[in-house]
This record gives sequence, C-alpha cells and structure tokens, in this order.
Amino acid sequence: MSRAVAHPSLALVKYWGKVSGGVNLPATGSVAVSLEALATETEVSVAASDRLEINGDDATTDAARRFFDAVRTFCGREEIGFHARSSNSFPTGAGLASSASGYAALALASVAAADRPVHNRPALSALARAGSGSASRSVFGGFVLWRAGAEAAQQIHDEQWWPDLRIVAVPMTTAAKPVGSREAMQRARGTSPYYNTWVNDAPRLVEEAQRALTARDIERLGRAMQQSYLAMFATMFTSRPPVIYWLPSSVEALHRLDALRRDGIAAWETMDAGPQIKVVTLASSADAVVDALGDLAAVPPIVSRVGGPARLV
Ligand code: 2P0
Repeated sequence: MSRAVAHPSLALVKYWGKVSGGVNLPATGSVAVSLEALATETEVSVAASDRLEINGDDATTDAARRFFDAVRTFCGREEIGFHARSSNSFPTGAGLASSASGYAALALASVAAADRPVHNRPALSALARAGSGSASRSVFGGFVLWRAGAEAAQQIHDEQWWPDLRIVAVPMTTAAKPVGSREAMQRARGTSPYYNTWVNDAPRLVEEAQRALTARDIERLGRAMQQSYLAMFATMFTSRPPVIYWLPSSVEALHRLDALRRDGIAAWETMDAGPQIKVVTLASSADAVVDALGDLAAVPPIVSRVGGPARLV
C-alpha cells in the first residue's frame, strides 16, 4: 500500500479552456501556488478491480476508471487494478481545487503502489493531468507554471521563495457547484463571443505574474491576478446559457477588499469555478483580511502558507 499527500493548486493566472487533440491540454498558460493548509491524502493498494472512494463515498466513475487506465499504461502494468481511498481536509467539489490535489495524490500513490519509480516529476505531472488539468500543477510545490498546450507543468520557485506570502481561503458555501468546471470551460469555448479575446490576452498576464513573483511584488501580482480571474468570468457570464457562480457574499467580499486596499493593505483576491474568495496577502495582513471577510464565510476562513510538492508519506 502507498499513501500520498498533495495540496490544491490555486491559479493566480487561470487555466480556462482546452485545445483539441489531447487530454486536458490548456488553451491558456496558468501560474499557480500550492496551498499548504489544505490537503488531500490518498492511499492506494493493488487489487483485482478498480475502486475509488472519496471521503468514504464510492466515486468509481467512468472518469476514475479512465484515469486508472492511464496509470496502468504509464506503469506498463495492464494486469492490475487499484483500490484508492482519498480524503480531503476541506470541502470537496466546491471551488477549492479538490480535483487538483485529488488527482495529484492519486497519481503519485498509484504509481508507487504499482511499484514503479516516482521521481520523474514532469512525467507524473503529465499523468495527473489526465485526471484533471490543474492536477498537473499540484504535483509540484511552491509556484508553478503550466504553459499553454503543455503536457506537464513546471516549478518556477519553490515553497521557500516568498516566506511572507499568505493565502486566505474564504468559503462562501460548502455546497457542491451547480455546473462542473469542465463543463463550464467547454461551454465558454463553444459559446462565448469573448472566448478568443480571453485566450489571446492570457500570455500577457502569464508573463506579468511571473515577473511579479520573481520581484516578490504583491501589487503587481495582484493586478495581474485580478485581470485574469475577471476576464475568465467574463467568458462565463457571456456563455450560453450563462454560468454565474458568484453569490451576494462573494460580491460583498470584493467591495470590502477594495476598501482594504484603499486603506493601504495589500490583499488581492481571485476566484475559481465557484463562489469562494481566495485572497493573496502578506503574513502581517492576514488577520485584517480574516476580520474583514470572516462574517461572510460559511465556514471559518483558512489562512495558508505556500505548500510543498505532492509527496509519499
Ligand atoms: C485553474 N480551474 O487554473 C482553473 C481556474 C478553475 C478555474 O483548473 O477539466 O478541474 O479537469 O482539466 O482542472 C478547474 O478545472 O479542469 C481549474 P479539468 P479542472 O485552476
């Protein structure tokens, strides 16, 4: 039996849309950070058939079976099955990137259970991508770049790079999202008149976020983050039918953060396929962010440091 832990990958600049001709190949480059305070732990043993359990519930979907097929091919072990039990320390399927940490941990633990080497991180990243695109990033810790069209993500800075950085996750609901992110991004690609503009503008923001991280410049990073998530949502709002994940509490949080920034506090939000708010800030301001947004949250906000890579435990 093998056991692995992985952290969610929060996109600072977003992956939204796929190119045809491969599995989960991104139309846009993304830049992300791993969240230390949130984790998926997965244990896998080799078995006669495939079974996946998430938080105690059977989750052996067709997608899970296809992922195990990909693992078998990767390991050159077509004869084996996998029994996997996965648990999240945070709400599943609610816009906190459980599929990223989930498939990263599952890829690592499955390959180890199949008795195959796990040190080739780019190969592991490409395998995790077959489960969920963002999982390609969760294989790595620290700050991660996943280029448009790339099979695998890559680390750009490790988790020690920016010790003062904090991410405050503010869950506005623990309910599962009404439309999955996979469907929402497909719908945007297929129906939003703004989709091509989104894809064409993305490289500029990928570049800008990388420069901001290299300079540890939170204002510059924050502005690039804001442009990225708001442009991504523009493709959702203009999809047919539209996808509107935001709740009143999400919008209220955006206004409160704007007020905090006007008071000189560096606190920059991003959002994903859901109503949750994630705020990038500095250690000295994390309490101010929690104080400003705490009453809007469905469960207490989670303050996270930058996390490390997926690992065997
Ligand atoms: C991201 N998201 O970059 C973007 C931003 C959500 C919004 O990656 O279809 O579960 O499995 O490749 O990775 C969530 O989508 O999608 C996601 P698939 P995934 O984090």
